[in-house]
Amino acid sequence: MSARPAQETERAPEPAGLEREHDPGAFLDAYARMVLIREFEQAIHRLFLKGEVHGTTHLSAGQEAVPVGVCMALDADDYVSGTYRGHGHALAKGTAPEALAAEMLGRASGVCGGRAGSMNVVDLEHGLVGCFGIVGGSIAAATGAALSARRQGRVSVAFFGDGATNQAYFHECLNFARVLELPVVYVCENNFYGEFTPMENVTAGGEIAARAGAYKIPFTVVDGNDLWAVRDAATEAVERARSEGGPTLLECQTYRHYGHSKSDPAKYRPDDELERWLARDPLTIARERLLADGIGEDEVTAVETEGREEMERATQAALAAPYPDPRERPGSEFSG
Ligand SMILES: Cc1ncc(C[n+]2csc(CCOP(=O)(O)OP(=O)(O)O)c2C)c(N)n1
Ligand SMILES: [Mg+2]
Repeated sequence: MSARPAQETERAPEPAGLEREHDPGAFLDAYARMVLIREFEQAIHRLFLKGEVHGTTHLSAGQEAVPVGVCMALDADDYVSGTYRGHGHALAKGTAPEALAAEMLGRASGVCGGRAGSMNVVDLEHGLVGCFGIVGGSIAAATGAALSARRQGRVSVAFFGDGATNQAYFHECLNFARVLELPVVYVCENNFYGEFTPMENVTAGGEIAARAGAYKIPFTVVDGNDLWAVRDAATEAVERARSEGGPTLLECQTYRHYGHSKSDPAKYRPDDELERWLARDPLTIARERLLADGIGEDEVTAVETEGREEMERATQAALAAPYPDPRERPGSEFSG
């Protein structure tokens, strides 16, 4: 499998038997979230270049339709886990942009008090059980959360990359989830690269989604740049999980616009590959679909302006916020 846009690969059949209303208003709201994530990533990129973001950071620009489409299918108290490329996972689940921006800058008003930084954000108030720097860690966390989710009538979602499907966690957790029929949705963001390595060079068997078949877990390959396709596939998976039908794997094919992390200029990607994916920018696709569905150009533009302004306010608030007091030891109440 090469890094071709999903549009050019064989499309998975539409999920059968589900009549879905596509409420354009709900998709306009979802588009607003995608815009906010894009604005967030661009702002963090600029702040990183100015030396305001310490350590490294992994941007998810280009992949916005996946977390937003999946979270459209979730309730506010459902659980998600994300990766070190997790800004979109947090914002899609409801983390406030000012709290997330402050976290990136290590400020006390950050969602984790400025102690987590870019890679390890947790926001329990919004059901984000954690973002993980360990590849595959999000799979284990969401599977564990699904044990309690099942008792609470909730659903648990794991976001992870294509590289994580070659980790032991992936196989151990899919087996465990099927055996215990856990209400969990595994969402693989297949961006065709793990760091600088093409997925096809390191993945036996070639197909990620089909791996779930070994565990008799239903799976679908989804155009991860199409918000509508992601939302539909997620709705079916979440309904299955909530009605005690057990786990599902969604392989959402997408592409990151930036390099792996801030130290990677991504020179290893062929120009024409990047061009083809940029032409299928998930925001462009969503914008065109909204207009085709009857949303006015003025409404779409208003959402884009608001996203830019909201991010600018969040950035300024984060820059003005104090750093945490190093004498305070958050979490010490738990260790006694
Ligand atoms: C267990 C473990 N092994 C290796 C690494 C180093 N590492 C960080 S990101 C990454 C690539 C993961 O690729 P993928 O799962 O496709 O996610 P993407 O970065 O493409 O979103 C690797 C190997 C790590 N963080 N954790
Ligand atoms: Mg990847």
